[in-house]
Amino acid sequence: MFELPKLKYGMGDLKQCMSEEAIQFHYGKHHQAYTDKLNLALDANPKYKGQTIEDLLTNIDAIDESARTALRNQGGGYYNHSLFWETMSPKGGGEPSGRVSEIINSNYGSFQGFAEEFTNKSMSVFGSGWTWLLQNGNIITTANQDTPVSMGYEVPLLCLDLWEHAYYIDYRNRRDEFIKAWWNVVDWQAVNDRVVNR
Ligand code: MN3
Repeated sequence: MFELPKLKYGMGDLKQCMSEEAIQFHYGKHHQAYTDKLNLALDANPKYKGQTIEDLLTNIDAIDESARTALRNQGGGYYNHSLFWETMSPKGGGEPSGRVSEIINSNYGSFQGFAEEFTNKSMSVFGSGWTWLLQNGNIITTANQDTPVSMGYEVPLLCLDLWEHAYYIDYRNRRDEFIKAWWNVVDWQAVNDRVVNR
């Protein structure tokens, strides 16, 4: 059974970007609900139990049709939010160093160029979805709870939740202000730790 991953900070510790109340709802209600519904879907389809979330999502097309939509939506929601929380920190912000800095600079010339492109793509997401930085430097967006893990893409290093539930409590409809504040809590050390050596 999957469990809601523990946060590495307190729910009131990311106030440069989101309030304690926002995290209580986003983590404690929304992420918890994805977790619970993922477990319910696995209870109903026990032959898929025992796999990692990455394995389930990587092979989503091979899942029986009766279970595929639930695993895609709830499993994607579980995985995407887990990465979202993992790559933020009260001590985040600034610019990356190390491997992530090399990936960004070789693709975008500078951190500013990267941040501008990531922000523009995030603003262009219509409805609910996510923006992603992949290990090859590409920035992609996905709709709903779709995840790069299911789409044959490279390892996702960083993601930003663009569902209204991510910012409506603190910013109402002002997605641009949420994105601007989010850069202050990106945990570049955690992002660097995700880069796979090859
Ligand atoms: Mn969310």
